[in-house]
Amino acid sequence: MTHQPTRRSMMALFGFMLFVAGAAQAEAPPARLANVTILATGGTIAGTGATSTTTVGYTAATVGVQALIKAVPELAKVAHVSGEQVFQIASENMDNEHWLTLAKRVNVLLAQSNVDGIVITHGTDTLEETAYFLDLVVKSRKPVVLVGAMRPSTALSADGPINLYNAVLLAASQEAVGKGVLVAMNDQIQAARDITKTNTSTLDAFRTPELGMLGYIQGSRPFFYRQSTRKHTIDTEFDVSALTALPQVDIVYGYANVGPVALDAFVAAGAKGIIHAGVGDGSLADKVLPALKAARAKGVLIVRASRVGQGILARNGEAKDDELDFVVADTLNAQKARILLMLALTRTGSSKEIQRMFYTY
Ligand code: DAS
Repeated sequence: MTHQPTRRSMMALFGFMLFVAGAAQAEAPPARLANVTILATGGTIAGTGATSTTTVGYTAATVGVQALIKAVPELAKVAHVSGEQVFQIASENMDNEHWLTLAKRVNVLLAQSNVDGIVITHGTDTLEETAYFLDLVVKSRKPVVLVGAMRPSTALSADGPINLYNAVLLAASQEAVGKGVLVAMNDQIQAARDITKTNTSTLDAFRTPELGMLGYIQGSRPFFYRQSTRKHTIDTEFDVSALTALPQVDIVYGYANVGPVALDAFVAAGAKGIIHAGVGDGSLADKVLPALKAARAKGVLIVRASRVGQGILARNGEAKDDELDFVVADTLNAQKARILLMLALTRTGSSKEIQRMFYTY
């Protein structure tokens, strides 16, 4: 005779299974807090003013990384944080040597299993440039997040502390893995390639005007709604590990009544590449075109960009790029086109290969 379990014994078994599951859950180790290293470089986020209402005319790059961390005890709730003072400068003074030092340090740290993400505190003036440079040369999928502030640390409603908190929680998140170098400012997540500073002083200065930001940080959580379609980090062909210098690339501006003096001066000083930030769709003034042709004939790589800031720079639109052997910047603004051209010139002098790079990154 087979024994039919009674309803009572089935309920007892179910109750025991629930107890075991609950006990297992209770013993599950807490999710490990991510290890995030903050690399401090200076800027307004580390700035101090004479009074709490001083929001211009303050001194940038005066507060050290440990003081920045100490000022935001909430960081300990979202990550295990350590800090390094890589530089202490206002970012208008950032140069190629700083970038190479910073990029090499980032890559060394991210290769360590005990580092899950990096936050870089930075001045806002060239933040978009450092972010794009790192987007092209960091060799890891781990999050790298740049952050700055529009008000000094001493100001009423300073934005630095909350920006730093948001940047650290973003760098500690799984959602940020593989998204390329990111910028966390003003509760928003933006991509290094397309973000730009659009105001001299307001809290919402950083925007991605037409291509759009990637998401928000709200309630101590990141929310992504889009991601960049362009290659970055481990998917690029650029490697700075053995570089001690970058090729000299300069920018000339287009405007009414422009002449070739600035261009000729840069070429005479040894520029290997020129970004021509032209009016409109990268138009070239008749007074400048002969100097651009002469520069190209000397082997200087010429990229047509626009001073406008948004939109596609059309090849063979406002100039005969095929005939002139010029490159067009696609949607990169002049200061970012300069960064890509510098790195491209560490790989090749071929204008066709470099045009491919401008359509890839
Ligand atoms: N001079 C600015 C800079 O360091 C201050 C700032 O906005 O961060 O970029």
